[in-house]
Amino acid sequence: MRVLVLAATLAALSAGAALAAGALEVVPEAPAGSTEVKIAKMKFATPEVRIKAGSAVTWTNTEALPHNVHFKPGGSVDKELEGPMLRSNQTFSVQFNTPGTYDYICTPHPFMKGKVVVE
Ligand SMILES: [Cu+2]
Repeated sequence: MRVLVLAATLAALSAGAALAAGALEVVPEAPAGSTEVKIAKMKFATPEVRIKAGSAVTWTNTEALPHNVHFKPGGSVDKELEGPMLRSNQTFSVQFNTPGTYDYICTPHPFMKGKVVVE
């Protein structure tokens, strides 16, 4: 009986986790070991980064002009994710849960392009 209850609890927990965790997950703070991408001179300074599934990328705007990070559906992106505009020294962190290639732009400057390859 005890074993059955435990099994049911575990099943409920893993179903909840699967629902909550999409391919892209905005996380409130940069987790330890996350990959850094600086935004400077109207560019993503490291336009392509490679990370392992389950780890995160943190973008930091290092200039006065506001920028953001915007994923549009296509390729490995299933849902649009338009990050907030970042002022100088503000950061934005996304955890990538599913392997694939994730292209992004800056909303007001679509010529600013970057890519996260998740292995
Ligand atoms: Cu921009």
